[in-house]
Amino acid sequence: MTDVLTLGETMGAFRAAGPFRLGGTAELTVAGAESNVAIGLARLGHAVRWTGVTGADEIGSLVRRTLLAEQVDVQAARITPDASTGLILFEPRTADITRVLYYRRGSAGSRLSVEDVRRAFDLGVPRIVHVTGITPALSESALAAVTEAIDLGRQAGSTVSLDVNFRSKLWTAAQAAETLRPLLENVDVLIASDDELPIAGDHEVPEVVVKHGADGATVHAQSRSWSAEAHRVTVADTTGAGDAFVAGYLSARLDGLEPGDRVRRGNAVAAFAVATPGDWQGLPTRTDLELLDLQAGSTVR
Ligand code: KDG
Repeated sequence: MTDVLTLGETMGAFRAAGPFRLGGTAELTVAGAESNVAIGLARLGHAVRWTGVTGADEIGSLVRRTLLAEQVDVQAARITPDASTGLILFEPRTADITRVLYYRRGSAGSRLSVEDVRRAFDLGVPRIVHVTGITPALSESALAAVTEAIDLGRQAGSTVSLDVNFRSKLWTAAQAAETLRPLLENVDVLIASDDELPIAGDHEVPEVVVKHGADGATVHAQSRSWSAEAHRVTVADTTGAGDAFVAGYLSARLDGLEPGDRVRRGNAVAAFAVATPGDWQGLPTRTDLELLDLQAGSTVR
């Protein structure tokens, strides 16, 4: 039984201690919006499958090893000898502003194809198919893969979720709008930050989740709205917070919780992402979630 199937590009990620132009130390890990969501869901106890393509190289091995260690199923993921695993470089410029550099054009991850999605579906129909607006920006075949995932999900009765996740280094807002809007016809849950909403334009998606950053989030569904405040935590690193929110939101949805409770779990998971360095390293288990109820400065003994 698969709770969630997600697909996309996961890269080797270097996180520098200071400006890259000065050299110095950088930590190597992995990052990718969809695999961040997959790790978040797996830590909360859900059965998650990720499909994507990595190169036949050491960084590709790191990606697969990391996802396996996090209990994310990579059976449908492919290794290609034809391209290298992509890289993302995170350069912290201030405590809460990070600059991102990509080395991913023509990467293995951008070779994601319709067949990769079909192979994943053949392993089991997921309750939720989760995609992001990053993958369609990578290549024609990656766009076709996302379209196939949405279509197969719709045909099989899965809930289809799409996070706009606009990346201005990959395409323009106009290109994103032109590509993503036709996909929304078969989407059940649309997730966007306030500034990404114009990309989605007019649509009839029945459940729309809007992330307001430090101000929490709102879900609009069944002609009603539910909002919840974000938790106040000391910011260590905001990258991955949106993906963490999605993991919490979808986890609560899988558990059958009401819309307001979905937003609350999304905010709780996002709080852990913000309060710890890295995209996904600090994501909580179910037991960890209770820690947010403690007073700041507490030590649990
Ligand atoms: O949300 C964080 C992700 O965006 C990051 O891990 C990298 O997937 C990524 C991307 O393509 O920007």
